[in-house]
Amino acid sequence: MRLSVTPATVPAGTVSLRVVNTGALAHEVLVLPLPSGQTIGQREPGSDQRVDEADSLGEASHDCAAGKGDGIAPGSKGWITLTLRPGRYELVCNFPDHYARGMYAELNVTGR
Ligand SMILES: [Cu+2]
Repeated sequence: MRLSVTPATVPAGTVSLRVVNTGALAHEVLVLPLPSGQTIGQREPGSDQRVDEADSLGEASHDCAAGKGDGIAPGSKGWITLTLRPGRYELVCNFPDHYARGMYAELNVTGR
């Protein structure tokens, strides 16, 4: 399992994420701030096999629609538009065990 983002660097401001699920299982993408000194993949999943998403800025998890839902089905798409400040973000799929299995990617937002 993996999650990739293209381009991985975007200017600050309005950012639209279009999530295409090319896999065989449902997935989602959450946008979490990446604290300085931390790299992607370092979050510790809890007993529910999910990482803490309390500081999520938004998620694309609605099948064929924007925003939050129950997941994006295989072969389908979801999307979200956010306003992001300059900084580093970690995109994660927080379905149980998906983070531990490699579903994270870094998104860098640069100043104008
Ligand atoms: Cu997933």
